[in-house]
Amino acid sequence: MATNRTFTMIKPDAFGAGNSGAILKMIEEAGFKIIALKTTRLDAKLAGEFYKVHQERPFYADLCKYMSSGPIIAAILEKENAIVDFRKLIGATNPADAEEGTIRKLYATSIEANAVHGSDSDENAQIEGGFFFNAFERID
Ligand code: RTP
Ligand code: MG
Repeated sequence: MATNRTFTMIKPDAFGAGNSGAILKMIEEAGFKIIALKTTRLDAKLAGEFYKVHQERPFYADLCKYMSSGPIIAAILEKENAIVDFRKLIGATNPADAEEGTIRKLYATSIEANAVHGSDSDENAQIEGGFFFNAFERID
């Protein structure tokens, strides 16, 4: 089931550095429509819930601490082939491996503080979007 939607977060490092506007501009210029958008912040419990798929990974505790360290922007994006195209736009998890011109190459500072999140499947995009937005907070 292709939804043509993905979910993203501008993470605390990029938000704190004042790069949110530049990142949203890159997202729109790449053809993504912003279906929902909010500035918010996760506490450790909510970050733990959001990233529970990673709970067995060695970086889970640090990730939850980092993701609750400051404000974030959450957004639902729409475009044909959204999941794959957005992950191309953001680049590899580790900015050292990210291609030139990708958001992470430009704005990430480390494998953890890597500027943006992008859903990895249609199913997860729907779950993650639903985590942050109700029906009144998005356009359909
Ligand atoms: P994301 O889910 O945020 O879009 O990132 P991703 O798919 O590229 O990477 P994933 O494997 O899902 O990891 C989620 C986030 O955990 C942090 N991480 N830290 N210290 C480490 O080795 C490490 N590895 C991953 C990153 O913030 C990564 O985006
Ligand atoms: Mg991921």
